[in-house]
Amino acid sequence: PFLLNLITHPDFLDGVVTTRFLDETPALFQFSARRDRASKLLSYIAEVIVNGHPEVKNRTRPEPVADRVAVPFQQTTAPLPGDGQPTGLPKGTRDLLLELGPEGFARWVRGQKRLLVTDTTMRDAHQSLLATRMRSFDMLQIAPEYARRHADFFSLEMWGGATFDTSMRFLKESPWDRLTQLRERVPNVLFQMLLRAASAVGYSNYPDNVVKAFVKEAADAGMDVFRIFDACNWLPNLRMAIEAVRDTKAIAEASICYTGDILDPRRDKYSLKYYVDLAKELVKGGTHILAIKDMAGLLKPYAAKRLVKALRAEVDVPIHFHTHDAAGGQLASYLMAAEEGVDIVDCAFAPLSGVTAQPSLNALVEAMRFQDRDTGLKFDDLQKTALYWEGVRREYAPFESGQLASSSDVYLHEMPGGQATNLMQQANSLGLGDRWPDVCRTYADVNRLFGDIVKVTPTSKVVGDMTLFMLANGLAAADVLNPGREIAFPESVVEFFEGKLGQPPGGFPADLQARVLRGRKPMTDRPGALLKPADFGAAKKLLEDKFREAPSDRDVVSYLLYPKVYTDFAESQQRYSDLSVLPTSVFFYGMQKGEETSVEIEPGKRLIIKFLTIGDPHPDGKRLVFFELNGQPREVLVLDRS
Ligand code: BTN
Ligand code: 3PY
Ligand code: ZN
Repeated sequence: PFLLNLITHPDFLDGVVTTRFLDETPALFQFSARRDRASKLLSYIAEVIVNGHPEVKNRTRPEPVADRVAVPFQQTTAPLPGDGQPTGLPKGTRDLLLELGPEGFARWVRGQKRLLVTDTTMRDAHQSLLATRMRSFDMLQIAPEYARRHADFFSLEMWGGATFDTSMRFLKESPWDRLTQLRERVPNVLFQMLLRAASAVGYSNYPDNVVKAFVKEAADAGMDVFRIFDACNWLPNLRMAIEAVRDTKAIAEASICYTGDILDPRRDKYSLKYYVDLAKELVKGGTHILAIKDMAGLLKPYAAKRLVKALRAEVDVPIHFHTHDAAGGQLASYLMAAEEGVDIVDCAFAPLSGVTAQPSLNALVEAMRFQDRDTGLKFDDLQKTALYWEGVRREYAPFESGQLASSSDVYLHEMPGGQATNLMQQANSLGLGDRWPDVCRTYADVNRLFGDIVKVTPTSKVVGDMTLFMLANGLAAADVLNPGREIAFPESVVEFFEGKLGQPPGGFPADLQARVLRGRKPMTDRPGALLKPADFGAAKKLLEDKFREAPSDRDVVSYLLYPKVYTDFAESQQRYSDLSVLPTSVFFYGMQKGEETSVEIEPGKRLIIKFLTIGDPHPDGKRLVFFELNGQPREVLVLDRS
């Protein structure tokens, strides 16, 4: 194509060809878009074949899953429900929301006798078990089956939390595309996401206009339910986020984050009254649904019974209970909560459930069968989908944490499910791998030093950072408080005590705060209101100049949330095109000699790629990688860095 472009160029025909001409004539390199995409994908695959994928370096390739269920997707041309046209799919909760609006829909939920179920497999389950590495490819394959078989789920949690960051950072795929492509395939069931209030889907508070723009774009792209939480349970931040969601047509589901133990008389900071008062404020603030967010898995069965009973007596909005099965007993908490009138519970399909993830959906459904609040979900339908997820999990073996069973450690450290396995990896990389019991104890010490705080992203990360800092430097709690000792606190700890994540219940411990801030004054107002509003026009211009292409509003929001992660991702996209179309084994492991794969680059357009062989290194270290693309020979030159 280059030669063809060259010999047909008018200047070439006029005989004015110099090397500068090659450099300054971009038209020569504008090949047909599809051929260009194929070349880019081949160069990615060749790169992984020769040099490996950095994320799975030195890990064994999992055995291919022979009987992996592949579900062909037919692009639906039917308009989305709400446009007054049938899709041929069973009516689901999303059809109801579009019909009734958020308030009417919430009343419908309250009127249901059956216990409703959210499936977290596509978000929290893989965040908690597989380091948030699940790719869109594996979600999109099964999505049409959700629309057909699982239209009676309450919602699919499939976005938000850590997924926004990791999809760009590690998987080099667009979170926005994941949302819109899933939406096309599942037009009838509610989509749900996790929103970290003023921290949106990031690790620190953003200016209000960034959070609002993010929520608006997400709702426009098809998000229906925003589960909002604040890492300090701080009402000013929660109210701002509830308002941002209420400005759209979506459902606001504000959370009380649960920590401590309401049954333990010695832990009176987070009492039953504390949670009930907070819940009432959230309802006053306009939340359509109330979530109990038990991010670590601390809300034990009899405490759940008591909490749900008290909340049910005081608030009239639906109550949605989320937990992690860290210690192994949380299915019992769901049953107790169901008896006291909880409306919705969060589960994951059995193969991605338990331990640091949610209780098993399949087990919950059977536990409720033939009871008053039977979910009505069909055994066989659930089995088929479970089988699919079992195959998917095997492909992500390199990202398994190594934690084989549930553990009552959680009652000691109170780490959120997504963090426990993460912190284990971080501890390993600092050479503290054999000191996990010390990590747990120190984490608990840090929590006490910080005044017994709510630990969930991003405050959990602050506690985790301080924990590793103390262990790496041989510091005990007493050393941290010792005025005679000079300590360079980690950056995230300083920012926390500056008030940049908001205000914890009961305030900061004054002594430690003064020590960390060295006399500087902390902020007590809402950070998002004080931060300089983001300049969307300037961000847009910057991206346009850098990538010589007009960015979408969604790209601009991604950039404002994660400047470096987004630009690295956009560079990958320019170089390799959209990598989410590659099967997961090809994405992480490349291909074996003689292997053939079929890649659907857009609906109906397939590339058949066969990897033939690799040539010997040239003197400059480069090697030719030989393929067949749709039957035609193709080769790619790659620098061997191994
Ligand atoms: C949590 O910590 O609240 C749960 C999930 C979020 C984990 C992310 S992953 C990177 C970062 N490091 C941590 O220790 N937590 C966050
Ligand atoms: C997140 O913020 O990603 C969480 O899952 C918190 O529990
Ligand atoms: Zn969770």
